[in-house]
Amino acid sequence: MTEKPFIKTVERHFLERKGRNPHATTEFCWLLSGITLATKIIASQIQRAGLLEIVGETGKVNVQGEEVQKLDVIANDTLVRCLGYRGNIGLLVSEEDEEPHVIQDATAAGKYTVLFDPLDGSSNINANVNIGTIFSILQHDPNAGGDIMAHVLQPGSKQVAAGYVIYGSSTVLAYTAGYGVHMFTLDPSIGAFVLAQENVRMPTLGKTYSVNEANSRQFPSGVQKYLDWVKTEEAGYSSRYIGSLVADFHRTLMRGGVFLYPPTKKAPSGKLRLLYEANPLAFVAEQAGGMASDGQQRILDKKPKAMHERTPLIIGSRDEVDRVLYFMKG
Ligand code: P6P
Repeated sequence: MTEKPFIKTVERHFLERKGRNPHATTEFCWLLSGITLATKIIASQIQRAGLLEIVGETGKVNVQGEEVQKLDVIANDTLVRCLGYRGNIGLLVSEEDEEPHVIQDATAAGKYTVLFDPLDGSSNINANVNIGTIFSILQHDPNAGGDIMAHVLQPGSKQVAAGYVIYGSSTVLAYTAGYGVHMFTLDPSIGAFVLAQENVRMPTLGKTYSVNEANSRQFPSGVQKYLDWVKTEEAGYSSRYIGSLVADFHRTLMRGGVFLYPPTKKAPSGKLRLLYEANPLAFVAEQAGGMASDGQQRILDKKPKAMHERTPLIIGSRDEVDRVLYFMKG
């Protein structure tokens, strides 16, 4: 009888790249375990949200001008605490906080910056819709010295690793470190993320488009032309839109298709944030064979100008994103 392989955790999977990936070190795995620990705690809070009086708004508004949910604060505090003592982290950047958390001097042991949206889609919590944590990891820029923003405002192509955790019927962590996309399912019986699927590939085609149609009259004309075409009978597409980026992206990654959040009058630069939403998901998408653009350029090539800057996002199967870009150039 063949022996059942022992479980493989995120940290063990990452360390297998030792010798091929310069970041595949035990100290980096200690950083990764800060993310896995924090997201396990967040998952446990979300599973019991209705019982713990932690659903609903805090009555505060964050730097994005959005109502802060109680679980946003819990998720943010959990990530800051779990990552704050990891020794090799210099800076933490959160969607919830206007300024970076300086954990230690960036020129000292603090080699990495971790950027995250602690609980994306949190406004859906009371509807029991899948929500998620999105994370991005940058290495400090050796030429930036003590210039904090220089370490933070790096293009997405510089990411060392990135991924997300989706809290749904099961809790799944997907990550890439530039060597494919790998997925881990949280096994509550042992409290560990266990390898479920290696080298996930996004289908090159997918007859699903995902966009908030209510905004369609505000979209650029090329996007409107695409939406007119995609609704034709011969095109044969379905529309799916959950309104929770991690959930819409995860479905696109697994089944193919395209997700769009184009510019609108209310959000002329798009609604989604470049550093800790578009960049990490674009890294995952590309590593799975997909594509991510802002309509003009590759997301990962964009040079950030501000920590919380927003970007239009067209992400998904290569041929589907190409088709949207074709209509936009038309
Ligand atoms: P809209 C959630 O608030 C979020 O930031 C993303 O998770 C989601 O994709 C988007 O906003 C939905 O925005 O304008 O369609 O409600």
